[in-house]
Amino acid sequence: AATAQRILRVGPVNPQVARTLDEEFDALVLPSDPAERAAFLAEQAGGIRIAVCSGRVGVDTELMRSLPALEAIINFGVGYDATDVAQAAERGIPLSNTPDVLNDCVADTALALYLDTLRQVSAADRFVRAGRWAAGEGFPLTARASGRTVGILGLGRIGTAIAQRLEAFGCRIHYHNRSERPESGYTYHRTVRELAEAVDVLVVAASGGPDSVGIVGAAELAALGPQGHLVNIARGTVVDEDALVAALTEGTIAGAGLDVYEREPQVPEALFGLENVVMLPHVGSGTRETRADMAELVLSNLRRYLADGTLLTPIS
Ligand code: 8YV
Repeated sequence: AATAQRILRVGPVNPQVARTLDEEFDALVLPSDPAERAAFLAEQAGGIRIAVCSGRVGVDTELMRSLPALEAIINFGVGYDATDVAQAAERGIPLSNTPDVLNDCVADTALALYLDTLRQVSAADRFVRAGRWAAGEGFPLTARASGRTVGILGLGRIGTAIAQRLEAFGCRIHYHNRSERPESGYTYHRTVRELAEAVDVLVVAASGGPDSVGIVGAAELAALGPQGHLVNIARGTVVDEDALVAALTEGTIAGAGLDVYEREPQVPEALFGLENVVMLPHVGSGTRETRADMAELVLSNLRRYLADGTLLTPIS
């Protein structure tokens, strides 16, 4: 039906979005196989005006270059680091994401990792299942979660939702952000390193993309210290993964709770044997309710663009 506004789906998106794109908009699907993709693009690229992608598989540099008629990019997810935003800006291609609707669920995931990492919930569950409790063994003492000093790296919408939850646990909140947020009432640090030095737990909630690659590195982990814990619900690229594996293996930090990794779905195998690491398969926003809200927002952006050439939630 919408051949005049040919829509391309890039990568896996939520099933509800995929179905609607197919049934209602007759959208094309970019093949993942390189040879098939080349043949597909040779035939279709010139007619594609709108791309619908996800935070994980975006419209990268090469794909965007191969789409000369591209007018708009609609991203499933709040993060859009898989898309070449610099090229999009240069070519005047607007990009929308799905902010706000996922703040609560991602913040809940951060708190789940926070509690699990400090109180060793998953490790204790493994201990019971292995019959070690019944065999008379005692589970080791864990670290207190309430009343700690917690650093939020990236005090945006999600970082703020995490901070609010931690306040209910009696935690003191410190943060580092690209710009200071005096209205938050939290303690600001000019560098990530100073933040890491000041806190018991560092929670990474910063955007991915070229500006934040490796801003938590060996020096920052050393500053966090042997009693310190790290939680990352943002993007794997924000933390230098080799440095993190080394820090966890060598006891430079006490433990980590991770939802995101540098090369998903690959997780460093060196972490599999460590009891002080909690690993989730990038499920921060993964509830039925929130994914339905994200799907609706993606489709609302698409309908709005088709109706009047604007996006409902363009990235700022
Ligand atoms: C999504 C996310 O699962 O919103 C984001 O940035 O990382 C997640 O909510 C992901 O974008 C879907 O691919």
